Parts: sequence; C-alpha cells; structure tokens
Amino acid sequence: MPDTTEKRVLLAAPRGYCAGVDRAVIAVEKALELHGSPIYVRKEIVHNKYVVETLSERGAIFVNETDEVPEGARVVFSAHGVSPAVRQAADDRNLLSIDATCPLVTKVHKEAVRFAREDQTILLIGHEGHEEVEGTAGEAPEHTIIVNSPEEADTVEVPDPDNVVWLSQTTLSVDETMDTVKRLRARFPKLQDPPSDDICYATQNRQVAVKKLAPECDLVIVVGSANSSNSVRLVEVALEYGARTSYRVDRATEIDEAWFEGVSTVGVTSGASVPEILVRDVLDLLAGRGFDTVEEVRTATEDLMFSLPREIRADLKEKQAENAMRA
Ligand code: 0K2
Ligand code: SF4
Repeated sequence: MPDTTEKRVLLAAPRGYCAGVDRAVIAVEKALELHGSPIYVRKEIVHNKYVVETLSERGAIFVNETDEVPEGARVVFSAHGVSPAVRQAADDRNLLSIDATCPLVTKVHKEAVRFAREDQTILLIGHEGHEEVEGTAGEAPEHTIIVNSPEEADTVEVPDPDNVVWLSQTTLSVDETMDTVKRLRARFPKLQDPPSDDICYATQNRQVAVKKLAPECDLVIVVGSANSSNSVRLVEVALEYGARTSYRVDRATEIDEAWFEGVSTVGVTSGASVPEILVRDVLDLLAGRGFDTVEEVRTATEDLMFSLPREIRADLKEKQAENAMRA
C-alpha cells in the first residue's frame, strides 16, 4: 500500500551557529593557519563533537587543563569563558593565551565582578560543573552561590536577604529561569535583576522558533551534542510546547527509524554550536523517507557578528605587515 499521509518538515530559523561560536571556531582555525600545529585548546572550544573532531584533524589539541600544555605554547580558551584562576595558571606557565570567550559571557563576568565589589551575594542560576558557570563563579567565588534548579531556589540560604542579585548562565531555558527567579523573589523580595538579559539572544531566539513549530510537530529532531546545554534545552522546550516526541542527535546516523512511525510533521532545529552541514545531513535523510517538503519557520533574523579575539587580530596584522614588506 502506498503511503498517502502528507509528510513535511518544519525547519526552525534561527538555528545553529551563533556569533560567539562562529568567532571561537574561526579563532582556532586562524591560530592554526598563522602558527601551524600544535595549537592547544582548553576544554572543547564549543560543545560539539563534530567541531572538536574536525579541528583535531587539523592539528588542534584539546586538553582539560592548562597544566597539560607545554610551557610557552599557545592555548585557546573556549567560548564558555574561564575564571581568573585559569588565566593566572596559564600566565604562570608562560602560555600564549588566545581568549575565545564569547563577549556575551564576558559581559556576565563583568556584572559578577561589579556586584561582588558592591558586596552583594550573587545567586548564579546555572548548572554546576558547566564550564561557563565555573568561569563566572570564579570571578567572585566568595560572593557567588550557584542555583541549579527552580527547586534549589526554595532552599538556598544567603547571608543577607536584602543584598542579593541574580545572574545566569547564557544558555538556559528562558521559562525555567524565570520560574527560578520568581521562586527566589518570593523568598528574597529585594532580589535585584541583572542590568540586561544574561540568557543571550541566540539561546532565546532558538527557543522562540521551537515554541512556534512544536505544537504542529509529531516529532522534533534537535541536532546538537549531549553536553551542549542550549541544544538539550531545545528538546525540553519542544516537548513543553506540544511536540509529541523530540530527540537530540549528534548526527543524522543516530536517527532511529522507529521515531517515524505515524509521523507526518517533523520539526528540525540545531543548537548554537552546530554547523549547518549536520542539519543538511538530517534533511537529506528525511527527504529519503518521503519528508521532502521543507517549510522554514522563522521567528527572528540575526546579523550580529563579533570581531576576532584581539590576540588573533594582532597576529593577522603582523602577518599582513610581513607580507607587505616582502612584496
Ligand atoms: O550550550 P552550552 O553552553 O553547553 O555551549 P555550546 O553548545 O558550546 O554553545 C555555545 C555556547 C557557548 C557559550 O555561551
Ligand atoms: Fe555567545 Fe550566546 Fe553563542 Fe554562548 S550561545 S557563544 S553567549 S552568542
């Protein structure tokens, strides 16, 4: 019997690379071009397996800590940011550091420093152990308390309830974070808000697009790695907003045929650390299963770009000057 059900794909936009990820990945590529291998990278430059594998093939060496980097070598700090202690450890080993921290993460670091200087207690909403949270908390460890979940908001204790501010990781669920803040404020009515949104534009935009398509979807496929906070959040958002099922995959090959049973509309999106080629592979696989009508569901247009880390800009300038001298 031929399959007569209408099959279609709703493709979220925006999806995939954000400005901070683009900048961080290019920083490693340029460092390799300028200086050759090895270029060391502390932690995954962004939380995506394919990106890390591809850069490793080109000569990047990923390490967990700066003490694994030979004295005097070049090391890139990941998009998620680092604490002052990590910068110091790198300096102590005379490493040539290239800072690929996203400027929107740096903004949160600066807020933490300012509030600590004012002797406020910072309630940092985020996932304990995530690199970004370690980096932000490391700016003011004595003043920071990590709030992992809305439930923790009900029990967290602070030294002075009249002197508290909340900040957050940039890649959280907007709705869950607002719930956490509401619960914190119920206990600490004088809780101060951050000067501007800490959850970044890219995280917010990808969640809004999923919220729009999810109610129409039998299945939402999110491309992204398991340790990518913003990607994992997209699966949760899809389910909360009415998708019948939703799964995260690193690659098209992880898609299970059983997921398509009784499915006519498939939503597709990807996290902020995911190259578009991985989404294309998923669309090709879907087309091969009869899902060859693709409608884009766009909820925003993004045009933000960041300049490359200053260390890379300086090296590029020097290279240009050398080339000009030779010409
Ligand atoms: O979503 P995560 O914070 O886990 O990180 P990635 O998947 O690498 O996405 C890019 C965000 C980097 C910093 O905010
Ligand atoms: Fe920067 Fe947001 Fe991208 Fe993180 S997700 S790198 S904060 S733009």
